[in-house]
Amino acid sequence: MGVCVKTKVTEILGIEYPIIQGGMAWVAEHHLAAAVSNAGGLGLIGAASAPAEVVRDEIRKCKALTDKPFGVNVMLLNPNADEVAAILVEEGVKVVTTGAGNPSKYMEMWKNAGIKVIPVVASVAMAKLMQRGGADAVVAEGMESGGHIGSTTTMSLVPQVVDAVTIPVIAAGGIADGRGLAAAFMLGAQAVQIGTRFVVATESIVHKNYKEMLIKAKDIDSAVTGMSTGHPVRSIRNKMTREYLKLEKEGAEFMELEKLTLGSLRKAVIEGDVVNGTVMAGQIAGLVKKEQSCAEIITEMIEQAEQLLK
Ligand code: TUI
Repeated sequence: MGVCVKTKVTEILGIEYPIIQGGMAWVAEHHLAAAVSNAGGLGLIGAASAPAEVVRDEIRKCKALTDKPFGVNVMLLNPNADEVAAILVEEGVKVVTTGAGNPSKYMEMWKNAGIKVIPVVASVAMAKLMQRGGADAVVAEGMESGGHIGSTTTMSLVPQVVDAVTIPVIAAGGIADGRGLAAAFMLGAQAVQIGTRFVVATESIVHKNYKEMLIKAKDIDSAVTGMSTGHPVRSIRNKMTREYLKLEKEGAEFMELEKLTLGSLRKAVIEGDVVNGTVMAGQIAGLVKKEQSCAEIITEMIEQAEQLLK
């Protein structure tokens, strides 16, 4: 091993392999984050909409399970984001990624605390803004991803972001194996962020119904809801997405649409209601065929990429 293993990203973060786990709401809790970090990648706790004290507890539990670096993803639509942002400093978190917004107002506080800050962006303009604000790297996330997405594909976004900034770029969206990792390197990325494949990891606490739905999913089985509200979200097509899209087509009000998705991710991830819940997943779900440990996933991806790149 060697061709793709050591990069600016592994160096900055002090990790073994250039693989970062997505900070997925409800999914990315301390067991998954610690397992990814212990396997040599960067595990992340997804703060999502959790109260700040829950995030503090997750950080402490993760520290108990790993001595390796791990990070926290701050979801910027969270009304508690200010409180979460401060707790990361108090708890001595080493790496922060952000999603679904502009983290500029926290940048100075995090940088002063020595935290590596890696905003997730969906456009060149946001990547440049983040670099100006002092970001250590950016995740360029294409619309193949699950969850809240932008509108540009990974293939188009990554090389344009790579050309626009001097900080390292991490590719995300549509990557789940060594071919995707090698391709990301060809586009100029220095690491990848993986979501969907880690959702079905052995160490992932996600309900078995959710994992089974992802494993069964084919290339065309996801849908994007929320285009009309300005918060597009990709998830596996089910009763909820069909009802949501029908309402959207009929021009339903925001509040009526909200009723369908309030608490719906928890419903799917924790309760296993994959009919009425939101089963967030990327378009690459069709490639994910079995449950494996985080260590197996990472080793397999690295070995495959090495073969392709040597
Ligand atoms: O954040 C994500 N993925 C997410 S967040 C999430 S929780 C949620 N659930 C329902 C509705 C909305 C959120 C589930 N999945 N990925 C990173 C990401 N960030 N993708 C796109 C963006 C983004 C979008 C706009 C980043 C910055 C941005 O800037 C807008 C601005 O403030 O100018």
